[in-house]
Amino acid sequence: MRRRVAVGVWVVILLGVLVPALGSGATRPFEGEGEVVAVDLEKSSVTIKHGEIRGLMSPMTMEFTAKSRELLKGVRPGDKVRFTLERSGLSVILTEILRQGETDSK
Ligand SMILES: [Cu+2]
Repeated sequence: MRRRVAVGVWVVILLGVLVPALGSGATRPFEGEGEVVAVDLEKSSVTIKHGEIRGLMSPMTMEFTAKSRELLKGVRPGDKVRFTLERSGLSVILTEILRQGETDSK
């Protein structure tokens, strides 16, 4: 009997956490592709010339702040990348970046 109560409490806690997150779409990630223009490790930022990011924005060149500086290690201008963005308040942060290969070296 006591065990059943405990399970019920967990279900209520889980619903309280999951339902608001699903309802608002606040944590839905966005996927993008583009080419790295610049990396600034000091600011943990990367400037990417990106294509359309469905549900978020049209193609443009812009600066993204990375969730952590570690994400940008090994990322260099000219790299073709796929990346993931997540909403953070009014802006978005870059939570993942994968290199697809570098542009032809000249
Ligand atoms: Cu943009």
